[in-house]
Amino acid sequence: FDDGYQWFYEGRNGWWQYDDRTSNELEKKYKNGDKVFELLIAGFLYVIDLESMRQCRRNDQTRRRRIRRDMRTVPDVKGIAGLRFG
Ligand code: V3L
Repeated sequence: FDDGYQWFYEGRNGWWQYDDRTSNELEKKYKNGDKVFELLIAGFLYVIDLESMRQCRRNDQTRRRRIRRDMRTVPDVKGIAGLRFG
């Protein structure tokens, strides 16, 4: 699963990398052509929509973030799953 791509979710002024397990799951679904599905992330169920490229809390539509698939090395990444780099 290391073809140079990673998955990111939106933070306040930059992007967070998904944890490895979730990132692998996203990549698998993406390659399988899945569009909308649910994932358990950090104890919460999120709906992932790969057409609009968003994640959203299943029980709270207001908790919505953009997501992105990009090369591993992008400049505006803050850290992984809430853990800051540096
Ligand atoms: N993976 C891990 N934690 C997540 C994810 C995810 N895919 N989605 C949401 N959370 P919400 P700044 C983020 C966390 O969307 O300063 C960052 O990881 C989310 O964490 O309402 O704004 C940082 O830890 C938030 O704490 O469901 O860039 C933190 O925000 C919580 O779930 C601050 O980042 C609620 O998010």
